[in-house]
Amino acid sequence: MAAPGEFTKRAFLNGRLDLSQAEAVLDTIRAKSAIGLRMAQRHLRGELAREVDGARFLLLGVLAHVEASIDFVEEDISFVQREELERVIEKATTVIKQLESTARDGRVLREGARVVIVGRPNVGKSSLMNRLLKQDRAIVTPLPGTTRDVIEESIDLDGVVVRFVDTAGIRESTDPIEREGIKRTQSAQADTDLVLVVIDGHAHLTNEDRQLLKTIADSSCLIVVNKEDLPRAVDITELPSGAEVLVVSAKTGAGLEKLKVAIRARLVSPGFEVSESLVVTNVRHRTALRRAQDSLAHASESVRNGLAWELLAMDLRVAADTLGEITGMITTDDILERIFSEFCIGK
Ligand SMILES: Nc1nc2c(ncn2[C@@H]2O[C@H](COP(=O)(O)OP(=O)(O)OP(=O)(O)O)[C@@H](O)[C@H]2O)c(=O)[nH]1
Ligand SMILES: [Mg+2]
Repeated sequence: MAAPGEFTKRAFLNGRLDLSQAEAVLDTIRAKSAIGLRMAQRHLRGELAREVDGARFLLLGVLAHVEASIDFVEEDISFVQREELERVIEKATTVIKQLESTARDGRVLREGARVVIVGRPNVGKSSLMNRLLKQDRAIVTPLPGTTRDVIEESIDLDGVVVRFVDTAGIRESTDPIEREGIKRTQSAQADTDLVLVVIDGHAHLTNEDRQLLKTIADSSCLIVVNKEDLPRAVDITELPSGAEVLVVSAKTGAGLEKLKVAIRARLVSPGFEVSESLVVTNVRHRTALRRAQDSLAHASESVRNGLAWELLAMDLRVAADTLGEITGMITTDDILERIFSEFCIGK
């Protein structure tokens, strides 16, 4: 009796398919959309394996030289130049990063993105939300603390489905309803692709603004300075340097188109289209790419700091082996068991 995925597994064990191709058989069977099918077929043709193997062979080549240097350390002979090491590590890292970035782009294009609008009360978050949606979805009043709940609505932003989330303004409050709203704002910020931090351009920065800017400093965010139709009071140079700042008026609509373009650019790399790119869709591949990238970062540090060859060799080896896991050059029964058990019998 054939076991689940037995025929695909045999093809893999006999070297007819690499592991990423075997997984693509499953993705092909399961594809629910034309895009999903096209992405799976690229993998089925071995395109991912080719990219990954290219980087892996580069690393193995330089690793052989590093290992030779370890063997001849007494003689003080070096078999590889520092520049060569740096070049190879950088090249492999570029390939890996590029592949990894497609995972995010692919997911966003397939499933859409979530963009959360935050800011202190009354800066115009709900007004901005309504402008972006082109409908009066959220209640707007001159009273601070108007929005109490999390409001979500999607639009199509040039082919990307973006789900905007309007939230309660963040401030110290004793009102139990408002406090619950603020709690929800904070949880809405988790698991999001982009945060829009709205600032009132017609007022000076407050401590609440500063506090908020500090907490989101390292996450992916755009700073939106609103109320541009009124005289500017906020000092733009006071905003965190390096952050992308857009000036708009939710009232007149000024700057809105630019903001939309900026949002889309932050969600999907410019020029990236699922139909034309090799997209990493598999979580196993993505984590392997991340781990390989980490090892290469360590390796590059060793080169820069002139650390021992042994450490460098270890990191290069781990990076190469991790890439090998994607194609199945390096594999364990566990991994195979997990992959092929998902197939049905006779495939
Ligand atoms: N002049 C001007 N007023 C604006 C602009 N955007 C919003 N407002 C006004 O600012 C006030 C607050 O707007 P909201 O959109 O409710 O602000 P919010 O940030 O959602 O406020 P909370 O829900 O209380 O946190 C309202 O009176 C809006 O009409 C703008 O671009 N220009
Ligand atoms: Mg509001």
